[in-house]
Formats: sequence, structure tokens, C-alpha cells
Amino acid sequence: MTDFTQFPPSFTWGVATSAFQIEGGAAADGKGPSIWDTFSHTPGKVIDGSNGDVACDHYHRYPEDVAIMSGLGVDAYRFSMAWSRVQPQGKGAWNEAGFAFYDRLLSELEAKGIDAHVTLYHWDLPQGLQDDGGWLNRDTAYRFADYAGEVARRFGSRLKTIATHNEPWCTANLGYGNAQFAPGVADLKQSIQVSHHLLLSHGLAMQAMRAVGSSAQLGIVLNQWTADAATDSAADKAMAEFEYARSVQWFMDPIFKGKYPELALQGHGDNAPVIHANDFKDIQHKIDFLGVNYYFRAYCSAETPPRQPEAKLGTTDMGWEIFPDGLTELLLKLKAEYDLPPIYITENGMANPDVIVDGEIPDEARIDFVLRHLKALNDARLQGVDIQGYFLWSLLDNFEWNSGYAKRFGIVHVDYATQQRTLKHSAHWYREYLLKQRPQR
Ligand code: LGS
Repeated sequence: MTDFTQFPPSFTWGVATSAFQIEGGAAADGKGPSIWDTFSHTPGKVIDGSNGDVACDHYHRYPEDVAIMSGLGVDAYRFSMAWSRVQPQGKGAWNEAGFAFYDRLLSELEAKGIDAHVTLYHWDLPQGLQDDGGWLNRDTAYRFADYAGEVARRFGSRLKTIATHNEPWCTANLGYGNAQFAPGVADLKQSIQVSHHLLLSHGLAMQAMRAVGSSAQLGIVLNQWTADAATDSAADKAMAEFEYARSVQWFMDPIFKGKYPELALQGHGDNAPVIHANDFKDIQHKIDFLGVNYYFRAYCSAETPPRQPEAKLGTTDMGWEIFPDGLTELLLKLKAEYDLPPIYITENGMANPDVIVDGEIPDEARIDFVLRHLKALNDARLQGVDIQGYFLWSLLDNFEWNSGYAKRFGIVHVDYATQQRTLKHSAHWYREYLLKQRPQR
């Protein structure tokens, strides 16, 4: 299919994971519970009834996992820290044993020459803070800044980048909008207020980290998509415009322009958030990089039932349309609208119903998916978008939130009964592809 695309030698090639999805060790060494521990242990919340108690047991098997990454030849590893591992209640005492785990992980990565890209918040709020009102409580933003400052102070010099949040859109819209994710609230007004507190917490955390003089590049990771109208009808077009405003610009404009997009703010009406006088000043703080997670486009149809995209390239095991062109379009749109810092594609990948056949896992569909998206991102790069790296989601099959373990995103297969890791064809392919990108190494 797609031809080989040569990237510059300085381009960063990585893989990504997050704490709750792989670590396990749910109560190990003083870790406090997070909202995902609570949520996943509540019957009916996760499709297969599973939880993150053991997950990929990465908490104990991290040396093996780092060795796998080293074998793949990646430059960089994106992972998240579990806040309640290092601060069990989300406020008050730090847990030294929790920091010690990340210290060991970083040492392992350093020994293999793999750069660490850390996310501070990948959805696992300490339950102690949820008990105080969670992200609906403005105070949580200040607790987050304390945590960010402490991580930067301890580890800043060993980290290439620190992202405050992963996909605050998901926390707000899935955690508080439709109850699919922890903490499981379905209330539009609350979800919009939560999105504001998440943005505020990002700005406060940036300042707390700057204050300790960390050498790491500081930024945020946003899930983004283009929004296409299904037809030329005025209703579909208006829907697409609103979708882009409420999802992409809603998180970008405060950071880059110090305000919410008018269209979305108007549309939210009485559900618009309570904003304090200095909030935008706190949020609009220069970031060193922007992480973009891209999986699919939004397809907007005002009809009942809504029109579905043709999905010429098919859909993934999540039912998501494969639409690499949307990545090029998105990046060009962002460049036209904002004064952007360098971009990392911090997540891209697909769920596939992978099975082991005679010891092999032939996930050719995933290779095709990644190749097409790399081509799409290179098209944007050639048109002037400053893209510094690509992180494939995910290194390992893992706990896919409310889908449990049934959906497999890894380039490495995990047998959850034995914790055995097996490289899929895509992992072998990625290794060879990276060798071609940098034959000198
Ligand atoms: O595993 C997650 C991956 C899988 O697909 C990861 O933890 C997240 O950071 C990220 O959200 N991931 C992901 N995203 C696809 C789009 C998310 C928005 C869902 C909208 C519902 C229609």
C-alpha cells in the first residue's frame, strides 16, 4: 500500500501507555485508591466486569517491558504517573515508596537510552479528592498544581517532557457528560464546569512546574479531530462547526488565546462555566509542546438516525472509522488557527481482534493503519507543521477503560492469565521500520 516515508533523523519514535491501564499493583506499597479503582469495582461499569488490580502487572514487570522497548529500538516512552501512588489521598503526605517505583522505572529507561515523556494525569484521580468533590471542586486544581510541582522538583531533570493532562475532553465529557468513565456522572452542566477546572489546573500546574525550574519541556496532551458535516445541509454544517468548537477549540482557545470560543460558549447557554477573574490569565501560559492524540474524525449528521460515514478504509475493533486524511487536515487547521509550539503525536493506533495463530499474531491491519497515519502526518509536516515525534498507542494490550481487556491496542500481545508478552507482527514491523528511519543506529 503506502510507500515508505523518510522522516528527519531528529524525529522521535516512541510507544505510549498509561498507569492505570498497565501497572496493576492497585494497593501495593501504600498506593491509595483512584476513581478508576472505585469505578471498575462497581458492577456494570466495565463491559467485561474487569478492573485494574493486576492489569499487565507492569508494576512488577517493568524491567521486562523496558527490555521489550529497547528491543524495538524506540527513542522514547510515554507513560503516566498514578497520582495516588505518590500521594495516596491526593493531598497531604507523599508516599516515598510510590516515588521509588518511578525512580526505578526511570533508571531502567536511562540504562537503555530511552527518553521519558511523562503525563501527570491520565484519568486516575485519587479517590480521596473525589470524596471532596473531585474535578467539580475548584480546589482540586490547586491540589493538582502541588502534585505537578513535586514531580517536576524530584524528576524534572530526568524527563524529556511533562504533560499536565491527557485528554481533558474525555474526563469532562465521558467522566461527567455521559457517565461512561469514572466517576460516572451524566450531567452536561457539571461536565462543562469540570472542563474549566481541568484547564485551570493545567495552567496552575504549568506555573508550579516553571517555579521549580525544571529542564523538561512542559505541555498538555489533547484528543482532537476534524468535524465533517455528513451532507451540505445547513443543519449538518452547523452541527460540525459546533462540534469542532466544543471539542477542539474549547481546549485550545483558552491556552492559546485566553478565552473560550464564542460559538461554543453561546451554545452552552446556561451550562456555561463559572469563571473567576484571573482564570484565563492562569490558563494562558506558554507551553513548550502540544501533544495531539488522533484516532478518528467526528462525522456530524443532524438526521435521525444519523448518517454514518462510508468508512472506505474500514473500521477498527472499537467501531471507529479509519480516516487518516483527518490527521493531515486537523494539523493544517491547527497551524492556521494558532501560534503553535512543536507538536508530538502522543497517541495513534487501533484496536484489533488479535489472536495467536501458531505462535504468531498477524495484525497486518494495524501495520496498515500506522503506515497510513504516518503518511498523513508527514503530509502535514511537509506543509509546514512542526511535528517532532510519534508515539504508537500502545506498547502493550491493556485495560481499555470501560471496554475492559476485550479491546487490544498493543503491538505486544498480553496473555492475561500468564502475563506472557508476545510481539505481534506490528511490533516486528515497527522495529524494522525504525531501523530504516535511522540506519546509522
Ligand atoms: O487507551 C486509550 C486510547 C484508546 O483510544 C487511552 O488511554 C486514551 O488516552 C485515548 O483516549 N485512547 C483512545 N481514544 C480514542 C478517542 C477517545 C474519544 C472517545 C469519544 C467517544 C465517541
